[in-house]
Amino acid sequence: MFDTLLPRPVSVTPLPGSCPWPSPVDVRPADLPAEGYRLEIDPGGIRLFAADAAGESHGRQTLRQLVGPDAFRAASIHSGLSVPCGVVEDHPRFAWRGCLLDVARHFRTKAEVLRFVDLLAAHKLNVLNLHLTDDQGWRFDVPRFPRLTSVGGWRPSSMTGSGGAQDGRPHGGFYTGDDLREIVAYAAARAITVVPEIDIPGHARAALAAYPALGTSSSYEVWTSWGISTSLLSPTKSTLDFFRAVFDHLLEIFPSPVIALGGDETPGATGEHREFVRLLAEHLLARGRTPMGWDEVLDVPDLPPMVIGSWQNEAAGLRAAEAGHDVVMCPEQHVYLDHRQSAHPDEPIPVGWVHTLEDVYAYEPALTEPRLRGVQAQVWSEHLDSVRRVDYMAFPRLSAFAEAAWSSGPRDYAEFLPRLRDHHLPRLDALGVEYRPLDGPLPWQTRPGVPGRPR
Ligand code: TNX
Repeated sequence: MFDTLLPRPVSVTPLPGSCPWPSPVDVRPADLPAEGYRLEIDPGGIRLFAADAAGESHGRQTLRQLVGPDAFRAASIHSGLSVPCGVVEDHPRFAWRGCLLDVARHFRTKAEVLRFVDLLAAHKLNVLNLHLTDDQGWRFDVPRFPRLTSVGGWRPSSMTGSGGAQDGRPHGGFYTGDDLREIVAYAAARAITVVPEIDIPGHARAALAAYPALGTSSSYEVWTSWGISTSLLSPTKSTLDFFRAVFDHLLEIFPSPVIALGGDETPGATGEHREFVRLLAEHLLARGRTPMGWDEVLDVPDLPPMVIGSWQNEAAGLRAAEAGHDVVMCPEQHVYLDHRQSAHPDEPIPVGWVHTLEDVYAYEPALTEPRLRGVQAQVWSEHLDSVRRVDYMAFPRLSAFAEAAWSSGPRDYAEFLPRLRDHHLPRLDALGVEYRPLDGPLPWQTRPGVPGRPR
């Protein structure tokens, strides 16, 4: 039973016998590494020693796996369950075990985000990087600037796949402050920090559509295409004041010590745009938060210490560390879960490189601590117009990623694969996750004829 656990714990000592389930769990504080726990199960009871609230949460997740797939259903349907006796000692390899969810390209309902939080927690992932704004949508209600959501939260159409055709289907949505507070609290109760992201000065066409004065043109539309837009915020004093107010409102809702400001893909950016990024980074620092940006911000002169999301390649993360920044490794060559899962022609909307389950499992960041905070997988949603499509792209690759993020020591795919197939996929089934079957998409998961942009 202990060899079914995913992510694999630091050490396990199976003992004879079992303990009936449910049984009370005796939780005690203990001097263990951050987020660590020790689970002691004997026939008479269960003791959970925890370093902190996160350790307790992770210990309970391990216990749930030991009960079996039934423990992942929304209600218990069987009696006579038990857990095997033994001791599990465990703590994470990396402090930052993240997943980005892009709710800007396609809105995810609050219920869908809460469910995603549950799935992260089940994998002992601890950061939800919530990508709230982009060219194609603004999802964060700011009462002072109502057009951000009334205009920026909606668009009339999207590209069909990556081809030239439009689907002509209006969609959108946004979260109120209270929706987001609820998501934050729900995540916190599961040892997950929500790191919000407002993308500036590019990827901001939804904001420009709402308030064209933030840009240089008299009118903009929330973008109905994918790609890299050349529309940037104009780096004026009034745009800066506007975004200082937007970020101040963000800080009221998100207690995260790290706040993301984007900074990626800004074709045509000038020194003034870079200064605009620097001033907003300073604004966050002055309010006691650490700004996070994508690795393009390394071009900004006199950048204060930040967290850099190294997405273009591993080398960017190494450069960031040399420049004195902390780094979250999230390179698109390895951990972009919007990229296709196989080279098979049936793979739906084939985007990016082939990142198989095995590729993701094998991911090793090129940087080490202390500058390396951890690793993050990305679920960009240009092509994920429903939660079912998110399930398909994220799982089971995110399960493999979770083990790379949590477990120290060598990883052997030949050992992992049967553990995933025989023990973890039944947990995902019990949770109702529509993951990609190991041998390829089910017929209704394919998208015949919808063009992608394979690399
Ligand atoms: C690049 S990663 C982007 C995103 C896209 C993604 C698609 C990054 C900082 N920018 O805007 O959604 O590629 O894979």
